[in-house]
Amino acid sequence: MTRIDKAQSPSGRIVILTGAGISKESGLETFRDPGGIWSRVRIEDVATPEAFTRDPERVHGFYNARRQGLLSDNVRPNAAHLALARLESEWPGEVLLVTQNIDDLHERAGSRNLIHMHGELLRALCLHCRGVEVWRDDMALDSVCPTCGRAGGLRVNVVWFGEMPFEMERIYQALAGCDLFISIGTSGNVYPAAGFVAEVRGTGRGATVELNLEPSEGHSHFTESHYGPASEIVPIFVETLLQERT
Ligand code: BV8
Repeated sequence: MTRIDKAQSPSGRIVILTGAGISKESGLETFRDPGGIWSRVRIEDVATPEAFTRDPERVHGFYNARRQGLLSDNVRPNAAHLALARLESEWPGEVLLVTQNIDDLHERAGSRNLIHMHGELLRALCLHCRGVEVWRDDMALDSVCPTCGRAGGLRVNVVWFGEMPFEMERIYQALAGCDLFISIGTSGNVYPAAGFVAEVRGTGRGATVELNLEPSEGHSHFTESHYGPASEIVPIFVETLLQERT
């Protein structure tokens, strides 16, 4: 198990990266597992600015279906989401949670110090006024912006391929100063997120831990790894970390 060098920083700053795997047991699909989202639909058709320009109705339909799935009654945070919220509340140092996920399960579990680097499924961006608002309904070409009242300019507020992820400066600052980097439920295929572990290794200071169902693309960069379903291994890891602290 990871030990944070107490002499160096009694509390330790933790940065956590999560991906679609942490939400799998909550009933949301991953992307690259067998039968995952990208096995049924092409990134180029639904998750790029060019796709939205070419066929906005198809892109709206793709995200409307995922939004309806996320808002269904049987989708709720699982024990892994809850364990990360517990870590944030009980750990004496800073815990920053950076998620690639566009669902709101971390918030619903109680996490607060959270960055959605790939945006949020439940928010809309207006291309007319640049306003960002909560959006829980289906979105269509004639949907009206709640901020400026104009129609025809709304898109889901997520980061498509070829677009710059959000809050990268804040993320890189946190990676440069962290004592522990934990990567959970991500295949390590998508950049720049997939490069975070190498950033931490490059500082020569932070321990790096992978908690995943199976080794990711970047598994060799991690100083420690535990494999299994997130709802099982994440609560155990958090409990051990909190026990070691005392
Ligand atoms: C950008 C939002 C530049 C939309 C997403 C090198 C450097 C920089 C960029 C690139 C580069 N090389 C290539 C690129 C371009 C590209 C990229 O990385 N392409 C890949 C395919 C090669 N990157 C970009 O375009 C990024 N932008 O670089 O901009 C720039 C510079 C200047 C100015 C402007 C721009 C933007 C990338 C963001 C794209 N948007 N999502 C949406 O969700 O629809 S990415 C998408 O992939 C999701 O966010 C998803 O979270 C993310 C990563 O996938 P994972 O979360 O890892 O999910 P996956 O299914 O792959 O894996 C699941 C894992 O969970 C598996 O390992 C599995 O084993 C595990 N698992 C399963 N069940 C469980 C489990 N683990 C635990 N328990 C379980 N029960």
